[in-house]
Amino acid sequence: MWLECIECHHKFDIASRFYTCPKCGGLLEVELDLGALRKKLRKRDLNSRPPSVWKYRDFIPVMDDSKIVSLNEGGTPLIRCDRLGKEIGIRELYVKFEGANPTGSFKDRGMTVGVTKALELGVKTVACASTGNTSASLAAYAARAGLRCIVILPKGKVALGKLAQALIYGAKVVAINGNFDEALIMVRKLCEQRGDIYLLNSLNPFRLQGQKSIGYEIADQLSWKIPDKVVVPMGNCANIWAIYKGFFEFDATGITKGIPQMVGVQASGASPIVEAIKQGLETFEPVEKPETIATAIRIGNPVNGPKAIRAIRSSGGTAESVSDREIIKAQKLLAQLEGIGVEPASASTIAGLRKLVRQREVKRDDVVVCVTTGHLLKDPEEAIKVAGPSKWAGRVKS
Ligand code: AN7
Repeated sequence: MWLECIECHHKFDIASRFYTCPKCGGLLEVELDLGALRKKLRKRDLNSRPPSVWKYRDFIPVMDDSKIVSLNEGGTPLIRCDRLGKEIGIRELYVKFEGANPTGSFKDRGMTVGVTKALELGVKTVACASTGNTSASLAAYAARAGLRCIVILPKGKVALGKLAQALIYGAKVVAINGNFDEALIMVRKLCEQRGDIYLLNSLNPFRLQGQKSIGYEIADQLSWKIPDKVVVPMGNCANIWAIYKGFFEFDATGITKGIPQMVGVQASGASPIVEAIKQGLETFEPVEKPETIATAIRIGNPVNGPKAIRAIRSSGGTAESVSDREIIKAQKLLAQLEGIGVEPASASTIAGLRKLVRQREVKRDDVVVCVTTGHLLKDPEEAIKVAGPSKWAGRVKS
């Protein structure tokens, strides 16, 4: 195993502790000896293990199993949605319900690995900037590991459920007058100046090693078949890359064959990567003042943008942006046709899929998985606001 810069391809020792390439500033990626894994690992080895991120231990760069910090993350349901599929025009549609993770979002898959890494490194304090879910997850895993936790949040812009989580898990919460992008600059500076504080934003390549498991798990739950399209909301743009990497590694080790087309969705008020993909560009123009009801992905300058662009291009995928109105409509459709409650950022996948079907970029016979990344109860205020009056009000007789 080694760390490799995605830009200049310089290789570094896996035990190195920097977050970006010291040669060129590019993003780092953990690479595994996939040839060796191909020889060693069999599907039946995986079949005998219970559902969990750690089912795929062979692909996770942790050195010391005794240090693993886990809350039994992963193993989330892959739910077939025929009623929603009919409404949208997809014959075989699935929702990967990441709200079923211990703190209610996919971030737990990354934090189990990231916080384990923090223990391996012997640090005592971990930190992140967050639109909410990262802070909730990090606070929980830090508590379980006995580490101090600092989270920097944009004041007044974090959904209530997420803030409640960070507070009750005992994190030191710092609210700033600025957006997520500014909070991330602050926490990066803090971790650069203070070597004893470990950064656990998605710039940290180890966190993404846990998030790869969404890809492994989708293939596993489809009986080792891969879907045609996997639709993912994009904020800081790490997750779409991690999921792609999961499918890529399964393909390279012969566990499955092929890689699904990765489809990234952003809110139209915060869509720099969608713009870059649509214009065929390799780089992207940050959005100064990102705005959307989907506060989780209210991010204008996604640090992992270059990874997302690669994941989409290499898989032959696409990207689409959706308005707040489309997001709300999709959130209600998923809730009211399937009984699946997700936060607005997650509903953007359903909205994006709907748009792509109408534009005939996704076909009726494509097997599609939408990754709904966070639970409805993360943002109860939004849900109450958009739900409208109860349909049955006034009908109950006393
Ligand atoms: C529900 O918590 O960035 O594209 O600080 O909470 O990997 O950033 C959250 C992101 C999608 C986007 N869905 O994932 C944070 C944060 C939900 C999220 C995303 C987030 P990335």
